[in-house]
Amino acid sequence: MFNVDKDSLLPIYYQIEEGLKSLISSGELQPGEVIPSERELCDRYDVSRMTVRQAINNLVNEGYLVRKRGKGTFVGMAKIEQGLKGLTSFTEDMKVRGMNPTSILLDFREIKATPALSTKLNIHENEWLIEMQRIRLADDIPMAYESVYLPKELVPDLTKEIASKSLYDYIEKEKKLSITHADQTLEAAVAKEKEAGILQIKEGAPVLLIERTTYLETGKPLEFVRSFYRGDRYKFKIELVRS
Ligand code: 16G
Repeated sequence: MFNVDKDSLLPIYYQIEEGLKSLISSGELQPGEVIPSERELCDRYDVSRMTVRQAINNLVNEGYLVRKRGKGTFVGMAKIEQGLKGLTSFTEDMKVRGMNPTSILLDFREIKATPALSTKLNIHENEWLIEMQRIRLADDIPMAYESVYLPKELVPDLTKEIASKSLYDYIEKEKKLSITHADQTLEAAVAKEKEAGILQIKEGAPVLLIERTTYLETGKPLEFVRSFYRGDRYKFKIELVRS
């Protein structure tokens, strides 16, 4: 276990929080393992129930711990660490981690480009687009919810069946188009009712909103994608070089 120093200037709840985090990062507490009960922690550190609860609540909110009603509090799954440099697909990202990527296609239809989408995709307003909404799952756990918009002209034969599999595979292997670069933004957001239901998280839980415009070798935008990634399952990593 860890130590709590009552003479320290650091609040006790914070010390318990950091202590539990260190047990998780050292592997002493494994993902899916139950943590000691509130009562045990109170007794062991001779602190109030409120103090312990505050530490645990913070860790639950940050995704380190998960509460299961009537069963106790468990260590959450380790977050997926996603590099931000390579232009990869969801399928590739999950496969390199030994996870099984699948998709649930929630919507697939043709729409006319709105002014906002025509700007993102550098096409005329009212040009036909294919819109698809997909839940992306890894080992059957929902990770992200994507809304993808593609100029129909580039993928006139795209079907629901293809949309349920890897889009990048289809573009590169079937259509023989070369995907070269993308612009991407990443920002903090909270799950609204719709996203929370789809991602199986609580309304108000933190999510990462990612928008990507991906380009072909020709310079034409292939897709504009708006996606919500679960904040409790993802962290993004980038190397910084000081020039
Ligand atoms: C990723 C991309 C998305 C792309 C998809 C293709 C982000 C934020 N988004 O989810 O733009 O459409 O991969 O994946 O990374 P697929 O080839 O597995 O269908």
